[in-house]
Amino acid sequence: MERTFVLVKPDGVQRGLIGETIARIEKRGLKLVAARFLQVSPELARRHYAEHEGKGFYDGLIRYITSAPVMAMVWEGPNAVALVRQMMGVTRPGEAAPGSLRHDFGIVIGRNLTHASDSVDNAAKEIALWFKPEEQVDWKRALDPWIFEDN
Ligand code: IDP
Ligand code: MG
Repeated sequence: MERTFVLVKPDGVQRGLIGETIARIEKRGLKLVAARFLQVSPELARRHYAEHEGKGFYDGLIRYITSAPVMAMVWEGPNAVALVRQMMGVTRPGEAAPGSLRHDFGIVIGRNLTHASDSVDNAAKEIALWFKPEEQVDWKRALDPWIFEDN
C-alpha cells in the first residue's frame, strides 16, 4: 500500500492547524502509520530540502522550517501521494484549488502551512529520513475494507 510523508509546518502548528490537517486526511480515509511532534534541527531541514539548495528562497526556507515545531506524519492508502498533494493544494496558496488546505488557510508562498511528498520515490526517501522503521506502525484498521476495496 502506498505511503506518503506529511508535515504540518511551523506556521500550521502556531495557527492551531494540526488537528484540522489530521482531520481532513483521516476523514478522507487514509490511515495514519507514524507521527512525531518535533523541533527540526538545521541539519534535518537541510537534508529534507536538499533539492532546493542554492535557490534564492533556500536560506529563508530553512529558517522557516526550523522556526517552531512541526508535526511529521506518514499516511497510507491507495494513491496516497497524489491524494494528499491534492488535499494540500499547489505550492502557492493563491493558486491552490478551493477546498485545499493551502487555499483555505493560506495566502503567501512563504507560509504555505504543509508539506507533502511529490512522488512515490521521494515519499520513500522522506519517510526514511524522518522515521525509523520501528516508528512506523503496520496495523489493520477495521474500516479498511469499507474504504480501500475496489471490489
Ligand atoms: P512544495 O512544498 O509544494 O513541494 P516546492 O517547490 O518543493 O513546493 O518548495 C518547497 C517549499 O519551499 C515550499 O512549500 C515553500 O515553503 C518554499 N518555497 C518554494 N518556492 C518559494 C518562493 O519562491 N518563496 C518562498 N518560499 C518558497
Ligand atoms: Mg516539494
